[in-house]
Amino acid sequence: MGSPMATTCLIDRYAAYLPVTPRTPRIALGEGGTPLVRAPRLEAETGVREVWLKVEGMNPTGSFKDRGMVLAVAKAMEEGAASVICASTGNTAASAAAYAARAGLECAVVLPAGHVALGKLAQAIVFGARVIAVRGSFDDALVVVKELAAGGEATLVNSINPYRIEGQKTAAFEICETLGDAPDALFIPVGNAGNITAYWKGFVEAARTGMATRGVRMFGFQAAGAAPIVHGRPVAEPRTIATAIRIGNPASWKSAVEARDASGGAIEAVTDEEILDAYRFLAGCEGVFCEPASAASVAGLRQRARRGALEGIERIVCVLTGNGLKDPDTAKSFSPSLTEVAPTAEDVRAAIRALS
Ligand code: AN7
Repeated sequence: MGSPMATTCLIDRYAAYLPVTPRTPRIALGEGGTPLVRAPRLEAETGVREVWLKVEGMNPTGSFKDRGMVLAVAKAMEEGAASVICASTGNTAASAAAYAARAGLECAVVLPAGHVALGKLAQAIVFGARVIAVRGSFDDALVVVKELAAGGEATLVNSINPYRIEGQKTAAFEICETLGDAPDALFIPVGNAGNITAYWKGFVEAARTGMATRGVRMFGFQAAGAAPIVHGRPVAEPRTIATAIRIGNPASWKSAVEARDASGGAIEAVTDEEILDAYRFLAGCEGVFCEPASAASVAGLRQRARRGALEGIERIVCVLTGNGLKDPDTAKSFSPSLTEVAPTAEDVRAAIRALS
């Protein structure tokens, strides 16, 4: 029996909707149940009646990956696996490392050298994963881990593992429960395209099981320098400040396009400048600190609002996929050196004035 303050178990909460058995271990670190925060300044700017932020950075390792990882690792345990492996731009690695530690499994993470945000790297290290950096992109790392997993060396926990998608679809359920129905539209960043696939699956199931009475238009956003789905071809050398979505050949490409087309949505590009603008707007005007990749959803919303491309859309949820603390270097780049003064009221007052 849990006390009222005990961590709820996402697997238990949605067991009826997930491929679990009584033997699936109920591991939990507090994943899911993240806040849906209203965004009045974005409503004022875009003219949309309701804009909500699904703050997935509140998950235990600071990203949405925890929803899928808890299930992928539980199923790996159930199936008797001894180790898990993934390629990652950082968040999958942090999440896999945490749940593997909890489950007592070995974990190896393969990262693109030089392109993983500091906080994510710190997590993978401290959670005890074997951290390998490859001289190549995320896409190169994914090819390698697929080969190792196919050889039976470890269970693959990237989002091509179907349990990841199953776990992640629970975010769509939570949104329907909190709002009392599905929203008109979901705005979401797209990298490897697992999450847009998961939300679509969740919203379709929500409509089928009575959690929602309506469909949702799915709007996905890639970084302009890493926008293979937008351009209709893989990008050999993806480039963006939003390292989480620096992906040139998404594994779930086809299902992302299906979600887009079946829902009457779109997958579009936002520039790094638009991403960073949205990132600072969210923090400075809404009090919500997300990582740069997450701000792609809001950058897309603002871009569409400027073009007048939100007709008929009155209630929007933007998914903020990861916590801003993941990437301290990007945050700090806006104020590289601090003003240092003597510890007197006079000097501090003058310094504050100088910054206003
Ligand atoms: C904050 O961790 O691909 O489209 O290896 O970390 O489901 O890939 C992360 C992706 C958006 C894109 N926002 O989601 C990884 C990884 C954040 C992310 C995405 C990621 P998908």
